[in-house]
Amino acid sequence: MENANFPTSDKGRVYHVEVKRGEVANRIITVGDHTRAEEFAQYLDKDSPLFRLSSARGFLTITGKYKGVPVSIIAIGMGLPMMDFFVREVRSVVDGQLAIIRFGTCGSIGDARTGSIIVQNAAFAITRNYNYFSDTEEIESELTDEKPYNFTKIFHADPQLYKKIELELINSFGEDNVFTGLNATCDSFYSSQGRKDGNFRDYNSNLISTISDIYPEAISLEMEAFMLFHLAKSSTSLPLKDSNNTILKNSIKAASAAMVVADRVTNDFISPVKVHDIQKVAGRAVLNALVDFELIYVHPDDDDCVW
Ligand code: R1P
Ligand code: URA
Repeated sequence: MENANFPTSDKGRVYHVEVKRGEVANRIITVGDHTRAEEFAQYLDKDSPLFRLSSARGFLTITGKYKGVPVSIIAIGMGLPMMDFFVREVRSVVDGQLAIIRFGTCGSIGDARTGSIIVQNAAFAITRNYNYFSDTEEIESELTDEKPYNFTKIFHADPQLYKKIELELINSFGEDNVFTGLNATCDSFYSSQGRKDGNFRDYNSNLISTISDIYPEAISLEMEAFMLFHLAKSSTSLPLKDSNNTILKNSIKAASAAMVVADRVTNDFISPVKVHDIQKVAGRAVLNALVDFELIYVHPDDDDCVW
């Protein structure tokens, strides 16, 4: 390993995802779960080789072609830091624009019932305000000005990319089963998503209603999309121009969709068999959207490029 600032191996492999230049395509589907990644990989072209790399830190990268177009499917596990590792490390080994679609699961706080799909066209984050929890006496006597949870501003998905996903999902599942709207990315599945847990003082009994007060248009809760949109927005420009000769402002285009597995209104939770059935169909839909999206990049020179 070299370079403490951005560690890479002497073969150019990044520290946590472990991929190197030529192993990841510019079009990427990212999921949490390895089995979902493997399931989506079954749709990749059978006549093209499949590259597969499992990292010691739990990332799984599968690169192949879908309808003749190079794509990678990358499972990252869960939470904001995993999305940060993935986006930054993959960005560092791929040249040109990146299109990244997250396809995950979520909870619904709106009209979407379990089994439906939410296209998350924007996201904010809800994070536990650790300072609030530092002095129990202060909390109990209501002396603190702190709030137990912090809410960020809203960051947006790429409008063209999310509309392509929405269209493909509607074609596959019908309009009644596809919802589009604002997502809250939370730093816990439990406390910052308003779940009750008697083993901890979480001060979250009003959290779901606070979400509706601050962002009445919020319809889903999950744990990664905000970081993806935030990093896409923070990504620097490329010395490349699009078909209108405009310099590309951000190098990453991002979007997200998720199956509703938890209905936080009715308290229904979906069976794993049903998730499996939905993602089988949704996998094709998101891959179709991904390869149909215009992107500017060049094939790397490396002899050992896997695509
Ligand atoms: C929690 O169960 C996990 O499910 C959701 C959340 O964002 C979190 O990662 O997404 P995935 O199904 O993609 O993992
Ligand atoms: N993923 C989450 O983060 N929350 C849910 O309620 C369901 C899936």
